[in-house]
Amino acid sequence: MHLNRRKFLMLGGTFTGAVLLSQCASDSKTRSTISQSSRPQLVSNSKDVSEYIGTKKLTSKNGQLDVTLDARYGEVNLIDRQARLFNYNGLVPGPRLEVQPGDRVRLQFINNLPEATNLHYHGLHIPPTGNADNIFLNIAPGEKFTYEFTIPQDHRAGTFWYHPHLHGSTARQLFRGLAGTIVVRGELDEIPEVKSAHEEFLVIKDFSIDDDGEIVTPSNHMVQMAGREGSLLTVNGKSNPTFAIPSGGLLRWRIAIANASPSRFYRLSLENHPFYLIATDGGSLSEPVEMSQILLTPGERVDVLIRGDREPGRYRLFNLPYDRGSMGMMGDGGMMGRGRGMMGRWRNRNNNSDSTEVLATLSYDGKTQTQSLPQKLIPVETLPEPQTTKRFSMNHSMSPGRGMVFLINGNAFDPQRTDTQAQLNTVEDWEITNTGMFDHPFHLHTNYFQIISRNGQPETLNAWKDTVLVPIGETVRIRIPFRDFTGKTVYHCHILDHEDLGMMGVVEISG
Ligand SMILES: [Cu+2]
Repeated sequence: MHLNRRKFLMLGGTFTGAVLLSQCASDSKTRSTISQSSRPQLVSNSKDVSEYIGTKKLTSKNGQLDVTLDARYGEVNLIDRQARLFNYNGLVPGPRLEVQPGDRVRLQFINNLPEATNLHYHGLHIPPTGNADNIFLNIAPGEKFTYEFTIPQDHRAGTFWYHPHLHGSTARQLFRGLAGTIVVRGELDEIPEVKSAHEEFLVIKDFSIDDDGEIVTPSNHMVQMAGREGSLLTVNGKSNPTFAIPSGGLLRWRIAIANASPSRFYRLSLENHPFYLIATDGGSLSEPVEMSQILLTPGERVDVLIRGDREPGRYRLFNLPYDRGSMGMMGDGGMMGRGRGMMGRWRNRNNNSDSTEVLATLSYDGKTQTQSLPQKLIPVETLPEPQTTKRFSMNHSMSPGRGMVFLINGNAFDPQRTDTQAQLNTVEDWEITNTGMFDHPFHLHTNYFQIISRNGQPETLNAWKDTVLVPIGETVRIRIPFRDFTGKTVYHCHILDHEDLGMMGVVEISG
């Protein structure tokens, strides 16, 4: 294992973690820029804290995951420097929660942030109500809340994630550092070839941090409209970390970007190596699919295998340029209010100002192993024809006194309004059209869907998704089985600034 990797584990691991974190805590008391009056009470129960602090992975035992998640504002080591971030349990990204189908989850949430927040369990098929995946909850500063739910016995194995989902604050809180992965272990992980592959998680996230270690906030509404982005790209809180691969071996990358970036798109390419895609948002594909590039938009996850079948050496994981309709405003230039020629850039999708960047490095470690790719994975069912087809249009418009608002079917989000209704145990097609000037990744809570067609062309990849990119001017048709859970849940654009500016609707599922 490489030095970089070991060092990273040490920093985040149990050996040094507790010491570092307690130092951070006292530092943040004196150096915090939150005013005393608005600072919430610190956690007084130090016994509780010692149980989880410095832990990067929290795994269920005997069918139960019992964890404390403490959202706070403080100093966190990021790219070997101290940054003042919002974090869970002193970690950015937050600890990885690992469960199995049938497990009971009991998550004690403590809000030590100076503002209200809540939690969304992105991609988990669990109730959208009560104390489960309920994004209508508002947990005030200083409050505790116990989330409790069961992972269904037939839940698909996959990579999911948690993050705040308080309308109006979501983008800011994610951008400040709040996100972590959730893994449901299951059938996919037991396929011998997949099981034999060395597994790594890559949580990719962008930051924009000033010289004082503070997160830069958008200087104006224009930047928020484009969706905030940072120029500092990190993988697991590190800059260009190295991942080892043996010659002839298999490496499994779960690019749970849990796309922890609120707006940035990633077009991933690994030098000289194809990706073998084995799972998407909602779990396994029926067989691996070879891909030279993968576009990941906020909210999406991929699980890929990489074969160590090239000349031993070092190979770069690139983030290639992608224009999502607003490139001229991106990066720290835009964040600091130094954006250039903004309006012109929106109209010209080919004018791509972003450059290729290196996210991580794959390095042959001198060892040799013989591993082969799996031929078959887990079948993806074919859904029956839909009972109903609905149409959704994503756009934006000027609103007096509010500036630009982002809309679905002409409406900005209103938690009191039900935008559409669905019957439990039915299948619906949703035809989503983007008539605006920005790409919009569409995310549905609670239930997975399959992509049926894009612009009338049948989708070739049969996969379970919870987020799908709807590019400018295009129409995507998705098929949703409404299963197991009733109640109100939401669908929204996963450029979280757009969601905060209104691009979210309520679907009520009735039994
Ligand atoms: Cu959007």
